[in-house]
Amino acid sequence: MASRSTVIFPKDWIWGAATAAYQVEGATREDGRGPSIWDTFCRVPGAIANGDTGEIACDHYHRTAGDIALMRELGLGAYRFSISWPRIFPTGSGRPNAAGLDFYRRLVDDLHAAGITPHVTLYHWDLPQALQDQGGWENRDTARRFGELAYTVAAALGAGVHHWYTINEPWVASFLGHWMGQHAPGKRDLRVALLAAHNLLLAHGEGLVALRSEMRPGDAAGIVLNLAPCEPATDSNADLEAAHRADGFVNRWFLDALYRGAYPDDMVRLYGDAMPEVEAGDMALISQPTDLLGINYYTRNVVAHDPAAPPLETRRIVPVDAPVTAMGWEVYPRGIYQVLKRVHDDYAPGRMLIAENGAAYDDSLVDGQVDDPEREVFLHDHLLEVYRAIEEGVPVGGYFVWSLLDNFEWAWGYGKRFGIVYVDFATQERIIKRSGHWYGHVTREHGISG
Ligand code: IFM
Repeated sequence: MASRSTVIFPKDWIWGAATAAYQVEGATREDGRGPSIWDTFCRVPGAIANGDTGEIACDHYHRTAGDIALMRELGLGAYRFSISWPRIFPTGSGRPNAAGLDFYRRLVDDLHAAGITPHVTLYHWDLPQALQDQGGWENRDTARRFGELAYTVAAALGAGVHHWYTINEPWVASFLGHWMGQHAPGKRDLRVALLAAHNLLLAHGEGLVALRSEMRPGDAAGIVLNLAPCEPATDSNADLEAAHRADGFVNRWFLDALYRGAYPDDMVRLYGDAMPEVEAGDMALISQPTDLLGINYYTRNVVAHDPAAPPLETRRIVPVDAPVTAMGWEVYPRGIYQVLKRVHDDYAPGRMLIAENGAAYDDSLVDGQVDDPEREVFLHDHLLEVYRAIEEGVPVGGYFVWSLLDNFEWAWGYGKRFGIVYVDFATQERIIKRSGHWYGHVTREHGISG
């Protein structure tokens, strides 16, 4: 347990926790919700560990009152959640589904009543299946449909929502979903993935335009990127080059497009014929100024050149003896500082937030308690590194733990637990883990031990 707080965060610092619709809501067939690509993908034999699905998940859809009470117990100032697109547009277009909008209206009102600020992500990967049937993210039109979603949700919720994020982790949605086949819609084609990435960025642009038409003075909108320092495994030229390519693949592709208005030349050359067509005006739409940038940080990439693999397929290495989480990801707190500093120095996007940070561990419930000291240390050490960035003048304004609840961890199903609150999926009972009690202490003290 942390002792006396010696590191106090800035006065207007935001303490939050995050979830995403498909991972927590359940109720996939209720109140007019249409199917999403994840409902479909979960039915593909072998796609999801243990054959799990998001059909019930944490049943958050029916349990928001209890979950908001938990947030209060944790002293959260903010809750980041996402909108299920197929709840709003069950068939991808046409008239919005009033029951879907009502659910989020009530959630926003109830959060305010509890003194918790809603941070809303518009797309966290659950594309309506109806839009996938028309090409999904391979179809430029999906970006326009996303603009309609953004406009509709902002018009319905704008009075109570002042922090908006268009797309969560476009890298994951495009490359894990369209090149590596591990996420919905399960495609395996680099050309398709690059097209999806471009259309996701266009959607971000369309979304910003739509949000701005409804936003009030002082409201903020941006995007959320998963970023990681990419470091060479050795100082050989081959590894240095491989690390630079990995950086282009994961980080620069999106940061350059968003904050410099162009894809990085070296990567454009590397992708060659797989490059999507970029139309006049696309990069201007994509690189409109944002008011905030959400950064999701989990680990670093240590990269080695692999002579047997094509140039993009570098080898990711976990250094020997490095501590790892249950995902096998290296625990590397310094990376969160490196990412914040680098993005500020190289791209100056203005205000940033840590929109996700956290760890999966093999938690178990013993005598009604979950003792997860590793997660507590993980969060503490990352927060200390965030504080270091603040001290060096990086404009970072808040921190959202991933996740509020154990939930549906995509292809891993319910086998990987990221929550600071344990969920017994058989009974839907919630138990605040040791790390959650610790985080509650942090939010109230407004700081951590140094
Ligand atoms: O669970 C995911 C989340 O949906 C997006 N960011 C990473 C998390 C952990 O894998």
